[in-house]
Amino acid sequence: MVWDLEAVRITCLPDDAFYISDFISEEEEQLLLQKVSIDQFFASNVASAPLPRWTQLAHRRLQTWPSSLTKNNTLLATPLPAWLTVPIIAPRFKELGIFNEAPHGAPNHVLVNEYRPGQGIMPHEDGPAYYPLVATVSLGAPIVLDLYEKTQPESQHLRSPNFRVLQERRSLLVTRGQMYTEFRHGIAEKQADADLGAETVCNWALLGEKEAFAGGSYERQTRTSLTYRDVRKVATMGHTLKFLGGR
Ligand SMILES: O=C(O)CCC(=O)C(=O)O
Repeated sequence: MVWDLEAVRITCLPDDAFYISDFISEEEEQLLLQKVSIDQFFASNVASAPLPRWTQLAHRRLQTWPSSLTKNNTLLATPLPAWLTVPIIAPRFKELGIFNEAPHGAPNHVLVNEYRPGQGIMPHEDGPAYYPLVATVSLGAPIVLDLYEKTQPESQHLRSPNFRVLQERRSLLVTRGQMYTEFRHGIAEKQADADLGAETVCNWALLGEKEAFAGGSYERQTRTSLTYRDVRKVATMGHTLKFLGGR
């Protein structure tokens, strides 16, 4: 499939944001959801890889692939597992060319976040450890992402966001440049997302199944996200040994 990035630009957002509904198939979605859970079971048998497991946080749970960053925001060089690479990075991100200008030409880090109904993530920014581009694949259920201009005081976060993006299951959301550096993003801790429509959801025109949201709200179900990023600093094997105390 060939995508025209300009055709999927979210035009009411500052540069740059793109939304592709039906980015992956239902079969690919099921496989990814299985891998997210099955790999926990097999992780302890994979000697060559770090052992990512769910980290239970207060309001969601998290996996970090291939591993967490060190204290000085460095990634210890380890390839991403194949199930996170094919078909999302290769061929799809490559075809889109979204990471072409990133330091490593491709993402090297993925966070897997799982939100049950009522769970979310506080408004935050992802910071300078990463090249300013996030590519998010949504699995399982839709969820609304809230965007807040950084010039807005943090106390405003409890009120209304500047923009809202509705992320359908199997969709891709790409935010980069100013959207990365000038905005915080978060997901409200709600049982339902309401007040949905062309006036309130900035990617409304790009949704794959608008009719599913025609009633203006939906009850949340468990939603999992894969957020792909390029960590700027990567320690190669020689440096890795130093980190581990070798020579
Ligand atoms: O789940 C999402 O769509 C957002 C995740 C997020 O904000 C993050 O990983 O920093």
